[in-house]
Amino acid sequence: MFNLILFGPPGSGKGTQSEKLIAKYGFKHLSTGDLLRSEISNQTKLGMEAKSFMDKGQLVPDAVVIGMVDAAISANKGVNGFLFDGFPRTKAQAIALDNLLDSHATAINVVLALDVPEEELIARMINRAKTSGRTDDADESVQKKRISVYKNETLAVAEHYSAFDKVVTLNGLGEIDTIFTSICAEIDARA
Ligand code: B4P
Repeated sequence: MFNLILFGPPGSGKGTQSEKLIAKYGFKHLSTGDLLRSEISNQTKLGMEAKSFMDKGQLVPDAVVIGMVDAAISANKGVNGFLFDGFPRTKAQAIALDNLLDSHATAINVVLALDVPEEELIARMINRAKTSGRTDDADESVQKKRISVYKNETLAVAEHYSAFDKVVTLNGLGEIDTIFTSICAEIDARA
């Protein structure tokens, strides 16, 4: 089993690259952003609670997100690997993920971190807002909040996995296919 975390700030291309990686390697895609947006569109209680955080650019509470991931891992026993996209986003989520995977006798193999300058992140979110209908993309103060949350809470995830020598940083600026090729090279070197 090969388990990968695609890591990076909001708008760095995690979702974009995940789609291509799933098509190539057959990983089980686990995007907490997608899971939360699906809860919102189904108007569940969890979704309504999550929306109030997401619309402000804040993180959804750890317990909610960890519970969702726990259920998704348990429901997908026997897959050849998980691609975690947008999760973990806090050190507490990283520790919880390590424990969950350990209980299934597996672990994270590598964390691939996409490096993209802040101005480009904002430009991509503004652009995505035109078609996505995502309320968290539309407002500049929310975009800035998401980037500051990334710096203050999410960078700790990279520090956590760096201590185990599992983090590889890749250039996330440029053509989508060029970035995809560099991600695949890192996977192929380890799988
Ligand atoms: P996410 O859904 O994870 O989304 P994201 O970080 O905004 O975007 P991503 O990096 O996937 O960018 P994409 O490929 O779309 O999170 C949304 C919210 O959900 C969070 O703010 C939080 O509130 C909540 N949440 C999610 N997970 C959570 C967790 N674990 N804990 C707590 N809360 C959680 O790319 C962006 C745009 O750039 C797209 O339009 C794309 O077409 C474009 N693009 C991609 N690559 C490009 C390239 N190389 N060049 C030019 N454009 C490119």
